[in-house]
Amino acid sequence: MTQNELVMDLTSFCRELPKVELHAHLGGSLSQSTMLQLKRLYADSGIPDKTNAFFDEFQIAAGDTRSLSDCFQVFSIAHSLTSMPQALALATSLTLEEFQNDGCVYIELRSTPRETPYMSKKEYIDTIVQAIRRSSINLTIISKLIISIDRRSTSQSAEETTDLAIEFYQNYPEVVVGIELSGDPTAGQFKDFVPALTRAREAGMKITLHCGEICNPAEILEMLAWKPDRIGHGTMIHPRLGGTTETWEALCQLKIPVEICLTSNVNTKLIANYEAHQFKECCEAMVPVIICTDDKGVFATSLSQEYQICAETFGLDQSQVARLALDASQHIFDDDARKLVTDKILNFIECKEL
Ligand code: 6MZ
Repeated sequence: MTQNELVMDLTSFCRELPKVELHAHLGGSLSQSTMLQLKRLYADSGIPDKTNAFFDEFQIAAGDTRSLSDCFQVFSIAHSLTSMPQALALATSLTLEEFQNDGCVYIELRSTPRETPYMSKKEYIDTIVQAIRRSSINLTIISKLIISIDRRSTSQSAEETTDLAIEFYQNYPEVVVGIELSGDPTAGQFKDFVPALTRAREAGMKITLHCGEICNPAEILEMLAWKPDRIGHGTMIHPRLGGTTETWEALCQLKIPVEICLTSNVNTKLIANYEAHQFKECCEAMVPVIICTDDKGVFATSLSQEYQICAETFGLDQSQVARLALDASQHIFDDDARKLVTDKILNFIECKEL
C-alpha cells in the first residue's frame, strides 16, 4: 500500500466509525452551505441579516493572525443569521444532518439562549428543542441539547437562563440533558455562576465547564473541586502548557472527562501545534478524553477529521481509534442513549474484527 492509500484508508475509517460529539457550539458549527441557506431565508423574508461578512471572515484557519479573544467576534456573524426562529430551526436541523453525514451517531449540541428582535430566550430554547424533536423523525443521529451560560452574562441573566434550562429539562428530559459555562474565558468569574450551576445540578441536570482555556490556575482548581461531570478543553492544566503541578494533579486525581478540541486549540493558538496537545499526558494518566469539534464551521473541521488528526499525530492504529469512540460513549449525559450508542460502536468494532 502506498502512503496515499494508507491515508485514504484512515480517512474512510474515521468517517465510517460511529462517533459521539459532546462539545459542539451551534453558532460555531454552521457550515458554508448552511450559512448560504440562512442568508437566502433572510433575503426571502425581506429581513436584512445585518452581515455582509464572507465565510472567510467566519473561519479561523491554522495560520490566521486572530487568536482566541478575536475568535469571539466571529460568532456575531452566526448570531445575525440565527435571530429569527425559522432560521435558528433551520440552522439546527442542517447542522445535525451534517454531523450525521459525518458518521456521528449521537450528539449533544450546545447553544446560548439569547433574546433577539424576533424571539425571547424562552422561544430560543423552544425553537431548538422542537427542531431536535422533529429531527428525530427523519434523522438516525440521536440528538440532545446542552444549554449554555455565557461567562459575559450577569448573574441575573445566568439565573434566568438556569430557570429556563430547568423548566425545559423537566418538560423535555428526552432532549435537554445538561447545562454548561462557556464564552470568552477572560470575562466573568466562575464563582459568580456557582449558585446557578448548583441549582441546575440539584435539579438533576449534568454539567460541563469550559476550563483551562487561559492560564488561570486558581479558577481551574475551583472548577475541578466543584466536580463537574465533564470539562471542555482543559488545555492549560498541565504544567507544560501553562498549568501548575497542583492543577494537573487535581485533574489526574479526579479523572474528570475532558472534551478535547484539537484543531480549535491549534487555530486559536492555545497550543503551538497538534503534537503539543495534552492528549498523550491525559491518556497516560488515565484521564478520560473525548474527541470533539468545538466549532466545526469556524475551524473548518469535522468530527471524523479530528479523529484522523488525533490518530496521525499520536500514532494510533484503527483499533485504538475505535476505542476512543467507545470510551467517549461512556461519558454521554443521556443515560438511556448511552447503552444504545455503546452497543452500536461495539458492534462496529466486532464487525471490523478490531
Ligand atoms: C468558549 C466558546 C468557544 O452558543 O451562540 N463558544 N466559548 N470557548 C470557545 N472556544 C473557541 N467557541 C464557542 O454558539 C456560539 C457561542 O459559543 C461559545 C461562545 O459563547 C459563542 O458566542 P452559540 O450557539
